[in-house]
Amino acid sequence: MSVEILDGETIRSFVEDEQAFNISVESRFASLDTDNNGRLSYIEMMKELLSLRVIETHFGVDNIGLSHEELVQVYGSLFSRFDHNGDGTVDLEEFRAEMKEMMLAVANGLGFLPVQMLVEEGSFLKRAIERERAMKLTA
Ligand SMILES: [Ca+2]
Ligand SMILES: [Ca+2]
Repeated sequence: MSVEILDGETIRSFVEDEQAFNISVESRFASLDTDNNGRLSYIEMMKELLSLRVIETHFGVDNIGLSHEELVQVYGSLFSRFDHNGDGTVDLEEFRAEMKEMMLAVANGLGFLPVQMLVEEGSFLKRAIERERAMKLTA
């Protein structure tokens, strides 16, 4: 984990760079798929959902204030958003499509004001920041 400063544009330009985004989607998918069966189970997805800090950004609440049952419900409904065909697992295409939506939603939520965020190593937000940093260095 590290504390990073990012704004909506950092995330948006990352998502719109299809090549960079797809590479990240595929490597993130592979690292989450701990049993290597090509699909993400609910348990495997939890790590990603937690790293996105979706609770805070989408629901405006701190997850510390939620009961265990409430958290299960929130993450369950997030998981079914990813699982488009409802087969109980998330495949690469479902993951890619929903990741894109979610990252753009986070970007819109951030807007133009840079915010400080706790970012997990290897997460999408971290990759978005690293990409921007690399581009600034080569510019
Ligand atoms: Ca799996
Ligand atoms: Ca599915």
